[in-house]
Amino acid sequence: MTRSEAIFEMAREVIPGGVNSPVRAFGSIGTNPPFIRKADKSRMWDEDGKEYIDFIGSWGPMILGHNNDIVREAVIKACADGLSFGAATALEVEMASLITAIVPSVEMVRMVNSGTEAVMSAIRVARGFTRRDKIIKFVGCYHGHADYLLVKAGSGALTQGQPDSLGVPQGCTKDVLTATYNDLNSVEDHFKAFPDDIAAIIVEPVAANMGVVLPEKGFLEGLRELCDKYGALLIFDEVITGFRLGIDGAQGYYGVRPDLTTYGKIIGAGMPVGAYGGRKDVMSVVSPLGGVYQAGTLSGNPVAMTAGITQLSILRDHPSYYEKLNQKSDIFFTSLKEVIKESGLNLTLNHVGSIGSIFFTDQPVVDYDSAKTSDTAAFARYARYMLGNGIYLAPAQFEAMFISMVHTDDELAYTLAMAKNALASLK
Ligand code: KE4
Repeated sequence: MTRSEAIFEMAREVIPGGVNSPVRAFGSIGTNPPFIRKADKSRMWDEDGKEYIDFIGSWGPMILGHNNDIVREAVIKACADGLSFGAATALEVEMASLITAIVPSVEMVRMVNSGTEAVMSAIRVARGFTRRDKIIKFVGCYHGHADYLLVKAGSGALTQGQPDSLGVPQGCTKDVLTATYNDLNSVEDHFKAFPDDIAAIIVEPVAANMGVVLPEKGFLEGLRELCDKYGALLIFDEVITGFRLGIDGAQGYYGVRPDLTTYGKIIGAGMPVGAYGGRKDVMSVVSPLGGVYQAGTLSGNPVAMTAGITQLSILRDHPSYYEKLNQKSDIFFTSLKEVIKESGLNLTLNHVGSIGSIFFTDQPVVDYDSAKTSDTAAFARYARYMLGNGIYLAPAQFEAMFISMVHTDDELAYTLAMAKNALASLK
């Protein structure tokens, strides 16, 4: 028995499923999870000393690679000044000023501790500002685990086969309308049925929780137009795409301006940080300024703020990092497409910037239904092969692969070679 297996056995005694987040259990690829002991740059090591090239990067935050020297030193220094005060600090103002200076649509921002909290809060603000109750979300999109958002959700909810979770009373979800990603008619139908009742549309501007699914031309623009036509707010959930596709995320990449944006992941550099922000008039409804209550003991925590400020400052001050990352990633994914073609397997690869997903289906993947045509057993075999050869991929078909700024050309070349062998082993 390996150390990871022994620890997993103990873990299952004291933690549900042995993990603190379902996808980490590796259940959907039919193997036990390596228990990770340390990470550095693009590598991770498990409890048995096995080394991996990491393409999860903590599900997005590690765009600069693990253990970035500047971020680490700043965090260590910040710890010496105290871990938490539960009081206002200048660091929070610096973080808010940084985000509002970088993202034009974010005129005011509130820090929270996770992407889930950011989305929960943004939706409450949208409902409070518009005095409307209904929201539109897209089937297969994942926005965290707030009760009313676990409706045909993506990511782990989809992987675990629970697009709707137990424990969520019908009353919680009666105001949640679901639409089909990339299908504007399915959105307009809801507005026609409830012209004055819809507070907001919430969308992943690039869906990354049914695997990576790109917005088709005109889709995001169409959502903007529908919100303007019916007086609803457009919320971009940029927990994954924010500061990933470019310094101004998907809204900068696609040129569509939301009313509210939610963040997580990269803005914390691996520390528990989330944020929501947008139009000043909309954010002015947030307590203590307005009547929408939202609070959090560790919101704006000084150590977490230091991590986020340091990482975001590096990204802001080095625009060439994104050019290199997106160019390197484009070359990688284009080469991976070639590897797939040469394998003779008819698979679909979606990618944008430094995120992408291979779908084990011969259909184009443009929404939840087409993503679900994927052969998840074949994906599992592929992922297990890669893991066995030191490539640490998301252990689920409906997740993304994340390339960081420190993955080397040699590592990417090795990954392509292993992908070629993995696909050959499936035939
Ligand atoms: P957190 O509460 O996990 O910080 O963020 C929730 C969330 C919100 N919005 C989007 C677009 C997200 O992708 C997420 C979380 N992403 C998943 C990965 N697919 C987190 C991994 C996990 O659940 O363990």
